[in-house]
Amino acid sequence: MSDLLLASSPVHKKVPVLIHNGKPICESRIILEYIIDEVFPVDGAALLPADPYDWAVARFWAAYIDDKFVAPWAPMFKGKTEEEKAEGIKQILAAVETLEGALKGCSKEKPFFGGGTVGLVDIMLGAHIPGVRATEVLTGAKIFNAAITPLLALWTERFGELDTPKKVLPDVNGMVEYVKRRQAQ
Ligand SMILES: N[C@@H](CCC(=O)N[C@@H](CS)C(=O)NCC(=O)O)C(=O)O
Repeated sequence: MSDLLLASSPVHKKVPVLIHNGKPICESRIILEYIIDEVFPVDGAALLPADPYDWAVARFWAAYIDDKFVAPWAPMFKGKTEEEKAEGIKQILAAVETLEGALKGCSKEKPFFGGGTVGLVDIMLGAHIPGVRATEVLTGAKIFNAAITPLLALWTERFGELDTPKKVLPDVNGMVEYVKRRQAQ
């Protein structure tokens, strides 16, 4: 771990850290919110909802994704017992069902959580699509299941077709190989 990372992220000692104007900002969600607040508009995209209530709701769901969707990933993969692993996947599936309702509410019948354009929640959840796909390959679990969460299933396709996600999201096969290598070590 580099001295720069330790100095920039002394509490959690984790990446990512954004260093802006020489000052560190930690935690990916906080970094995203900072970027959206600071440099809005990004390439003219309306990442920040014009309405303060919609922005509060977007922050709520962004935090939900961290706390309820991402957090159970650790017990699912690293749980000491089969029960802990099963509980992890159960919590992820419950969060996905809740997020189906969030998409319905936030999108207001438009394509994204952000409405007509990608917003904070789209980026938060969209960043995990390759990880979800890799997990589906590795575990056989169906996480974004069109039969249970049809809106989210369509949303993942729509999000994956956008130019930026296509450019920056990691390759699923590469992720699967990486996890297999780590598990073998
Ligand atoms: N909640 C953090 C999680 C960051 C995180 O887990 N980072 C991992 C890499 S993906 C890390 O730095 N791990 C180093 C470690 O745990 O020692 C965020 O969203 O920024």
